Amino acid sequence: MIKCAIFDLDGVLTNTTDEHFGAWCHLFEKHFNIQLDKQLEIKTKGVSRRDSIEVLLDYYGLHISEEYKQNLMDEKNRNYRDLINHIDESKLMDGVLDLLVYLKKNKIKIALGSASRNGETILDRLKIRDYFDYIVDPSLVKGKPNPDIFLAARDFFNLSSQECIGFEDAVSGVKAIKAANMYAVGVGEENLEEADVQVVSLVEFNRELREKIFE
Ligand code: B16
Ligand code: MG
Repeated sequence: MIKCAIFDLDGVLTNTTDEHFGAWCHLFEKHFNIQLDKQLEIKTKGVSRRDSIEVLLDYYGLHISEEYKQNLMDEKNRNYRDLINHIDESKLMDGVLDLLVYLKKNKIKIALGSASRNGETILDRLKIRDYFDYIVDPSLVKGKPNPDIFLAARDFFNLSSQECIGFEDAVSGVKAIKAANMYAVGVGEENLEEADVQVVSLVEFNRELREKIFE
């Protein structure tokens, strides 16, 4: 029986992929006069800020000092926070609120398992913070595709992996859920072949699968 639902944030509850990638694009143009290849967006989706910058620097064969790297990460985050400054509950993805209400009603624990260090701020802006029983601190655990983010939520509630379900939009995130031995729901259009099941949106999940999985 499923007792806990662990949600990725970006691409599942809201969509700020454009803002994340836009912030990286701005940074690389300003510092290296490079226009980022569009295919890098998918490679940075769901992975931590540090892993993202490593992917981007590697791709262009750039070698920089640790101090410069740290400054760039801080600047990217300032760019990103400027871009998300305006968001509110209208940025909630379809089906999210309906699912959160259902989970609360059925006494299923709700956790955030995002790689983002801005997770709590974004939940506040989306006005769904109060639904969450636990928010994993991504700065304390290894990033996806490592399972640690999902295991941290499981352990907080003292549950087994079989009692947890994860929702993810990125390949790295689905890999993390499966490495944690949990049931993985892939969300979105991307090819998430390792997921146990994939839906285009949580509206489809609520309509086709919710009762079967939680009751
Ligand atoms: P931050 P998720 C991820 O969110 C994003 O998909 C990814 O693009 C970003 O690099 C990562 O969060 C870290 O975000 O810079 O805010 O700490 O999909 O894991 O919710
Ligand atoms: Mg995501």
